[in-house]
Order: sequence, then structure tokens, then C-alpha cells
Amino acid sequence: MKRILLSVMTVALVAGAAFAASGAFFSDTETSFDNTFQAGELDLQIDSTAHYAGLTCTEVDPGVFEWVEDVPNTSTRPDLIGEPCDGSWDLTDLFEEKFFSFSDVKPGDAGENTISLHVFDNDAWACMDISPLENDDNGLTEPEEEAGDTTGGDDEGELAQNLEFFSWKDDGDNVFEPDGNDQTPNTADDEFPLFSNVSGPASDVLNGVTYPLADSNGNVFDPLGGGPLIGSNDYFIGLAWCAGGIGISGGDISCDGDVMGNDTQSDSLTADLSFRVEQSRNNPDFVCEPLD
Ligand SMILES: [Ca+2]
Ligand SMILES: [Ca+2]
Ligand SMILES: [Ca+2]
Ligand SMILES: [Ca+2]
Repeated sequence: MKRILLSVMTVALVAGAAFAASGAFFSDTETSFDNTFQAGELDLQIDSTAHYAGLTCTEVDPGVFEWVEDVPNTSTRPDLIGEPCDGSWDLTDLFEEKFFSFSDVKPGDAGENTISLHVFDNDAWACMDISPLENDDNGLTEPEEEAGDTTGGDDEGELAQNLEFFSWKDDGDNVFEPDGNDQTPNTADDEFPLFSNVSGPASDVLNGVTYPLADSNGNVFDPLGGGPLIGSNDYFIGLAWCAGGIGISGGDISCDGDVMGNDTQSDSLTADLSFRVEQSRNNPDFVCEPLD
């Protein structure tokens, strides 16, 4: 009897303990650690590859660029082969890089730069701005005077009127590849002219102008779809130049130096080319306005 009683007491104690445990307040905790706001990044980088007179400005050693002939014994400037060159560089922010740096341009000279834009981290609107040209005469040589040039001062040059440019949306291979002779965009991959007048002298197409690349009115790289530049995509612009009259026929780009006269001798042309981007998120109405 004593043993049974002991057993009952044990059960009662156990039951009492169990009741005490389940009688605590129910609770639970979830924690979200280290809540943070950090500003995003929007970084534009640009690379360029320059071609001139059958040469390509090529990185021959890390950071060292020289003119290399595209096809042996075909360049019209063999004196430049192996010489240092500007106009080509890898993807970077721009510091002292120059798309164009030529000191001895002659009628019939022609070249091309393929420029790529790469927006990191965030989709962005983009505009291209070109400063007013400095079209200087640097004084009158005898042939200039004989050609009838009577203005020899700053901003009195004739080179800007005689250096013609053509620009197109490229796929990165430096070659203009329209859909046959059709120069209007038909597909997302199509290549087509970017200047509304197809081509023209620097004094017209590059003189203090702002070109929308992608804004709320459209996207030159994707005219069928529109919208901003997509972060992490590459976008390519071909920019061809000719000392004289540039001609576009299908995918062929020609240069006629005959129309460039002696009045341009010793003249110089200088301009700044800038690309700017602005975030597209929460900014749906952005328009590329000309800079002041
Ligand atoms: Ca001059
Ligand atoms: Ca002049
Ligand atoms: Ca191409
Ligand atoms: Ca002149």
C-alpha cells in the first residue's frame, strides 16, 4: 500500500511539473539585422578603337598603343606604322583620351572610330554633347592666299567646312552593315545612320550640338523598342571622317579629297566630345537638353 501511494505521488508531481511548464507566456522573436540604405552607383565607361589610312591604333603591349597595318603594304601612311597613336583604349573613364588626334591631315585622308558605351550598375538615359568647334586658321600660307582665303585668325579657318563625318549604330566590328541599301532600322540588329542628314561637314554635325542617345523620346540604339540604356550592355557608335566629301552607298563609305582646297592648309579643328548619363528609374520624362 505504501508503494502504491508513493507511485501516485510521483505521478502527481510529474503532472504538476508538466502543468507549470506549459503555463509560461507564449513568445517568439524574429530579427532583421543591420538595416541599411546605401546610394546606388551609376558609372559610364567608354572605349574606342581608331582606324586611319589602312592602320589600326592597336595595343601592342599593355598600355602601349601603336599604328599597325590592317593589310601588309596597303596603308597610305606607311610612315606611321609602329608610331605611337591616340584614339584607341580599353574601357575606362575619360581623362586625357582623345578620339581624334591628327596633325597632318591631307585631302582624301579618311579614318573611323568605333566608340563603345558601357553603363555599369543601373539603367540610364544617355546624351552626347559636342562643344562649339574651334575652327582656327593659324595664319595664311601662300597657297591659302592664292586660293582666296583672306581670313587667317581664330575661328576663321575652313577645315570644319571641309572635314565630313558619318555616324552609325554599329555592332562593334567597325564596319557599316546596313540592310542592303536600306538605311532605316528594321530590326533590333540593323545598322543605320545616326545623323538625320546621314553625313555632313563638322561645321554642321559636330558644332556645339547635343545628340540624344536614349531619352524619353527614343533610343537610337533601339529605335523599335525605346527605353534607357541597359546596365551592363555594350552600345557601339561608328564615327567615320573624311578630309573632303564623304560618300555613303549601301555599306560603302568613300572619301573624295578633290573637294577640299588649299584654303584649308594649316587650319586646325578642335572640339570636346562628351557623353553623359542619368538614372532612368523614377525619372521617366528625361530629355537630352543642350548644355548651356
Ligand atoms: Ca591657315
Ligand atoms: Ca580663313
Ligand atoms: Ca557593323
Ligand atoms: Ca584657311
